[in-house]
Amino acid sequence: MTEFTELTLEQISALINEVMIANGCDDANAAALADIMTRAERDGSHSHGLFRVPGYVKALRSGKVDGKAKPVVAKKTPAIIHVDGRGCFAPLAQAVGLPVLAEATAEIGVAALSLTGIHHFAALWPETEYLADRGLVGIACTAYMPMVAPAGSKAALFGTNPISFAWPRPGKTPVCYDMATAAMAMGDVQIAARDGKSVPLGTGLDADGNPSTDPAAIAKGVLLPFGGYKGSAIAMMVELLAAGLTSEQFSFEARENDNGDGGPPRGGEMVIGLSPDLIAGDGWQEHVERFMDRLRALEGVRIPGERRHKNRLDTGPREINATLIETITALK
Ligand code: PYC
Repeated sequence: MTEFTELTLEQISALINEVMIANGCDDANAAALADIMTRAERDGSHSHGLFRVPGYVKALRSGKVDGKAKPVVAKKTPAIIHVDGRGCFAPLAQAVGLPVLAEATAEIGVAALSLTGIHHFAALWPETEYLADRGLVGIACTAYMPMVAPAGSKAALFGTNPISFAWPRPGKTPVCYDMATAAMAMGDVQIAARDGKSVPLGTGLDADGNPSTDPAAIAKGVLLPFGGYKGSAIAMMVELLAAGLTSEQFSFEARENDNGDGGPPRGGEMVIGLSPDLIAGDGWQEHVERFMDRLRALEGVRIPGERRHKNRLDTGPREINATLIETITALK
């Protein structure tokens, strides 16, 4: 039976910070990682919380990621912002770039942030929620290691290629989703394998190309895109936005150039901001709330982001897989 250890959010943050410093991060990089993973645990996004610590540490220990990197932000035009992460993990580069993106979006109406030289392993909702919390619409996507077979094929070419969207609802919880364009994120497949659970048919293929419900077999094979050809097209779009448009590595290039340490490869991210105040003009909030009311009135409908925000209201300790805590503690 799986055993759990209770940790407060402060203890989670302190543990991550300590492990990252012990493995070569400076204070800024460690704090950005502790912040992003603690927020994931707080909101119940376990596959992006402490579960990621061993992977981050592998990338630090192999020297692939520079835990002391100082990302550099530049405006290419008033509406196009670039952050060169200089080999850091994504959260610090985002912390540097998002305020500049939000300011430009609020001023101009639409702005884009391209991030390069980063190693992204985290949830994407923090990026888009940052914009929604400032009254802006946010769209973010990143490409990852090839793990997903394009529809019709049995060979991995796309990453899990998550995409996040957030819509502001001043005074209310923003609409916010963050989803892998794979039928299931690889982190969730790995957690299912660890916990001895099966996954739905359609999640992926085993190493021989056969459909499987065994997460351990899928981890050795390939994931499938969600929704067949439609999800496959969106996964392709993510490759183009996160790699083609940023001039960073496509997923297949990330694999070719990665050292195979198990940590996140170097890649790019695209974050786009839109201002409803400037684009839609007066009255957009009331208009959108009428739509939201209709949506909520339908039985069984849940507004994306609400469950995470509900979890967030619980400030008490979180139950964390005890073996994971032992593994992480040994990394100090
Ligand atoms: O959750 O699979 C993921 C992911 C990949 C890159 C960033 N997050």
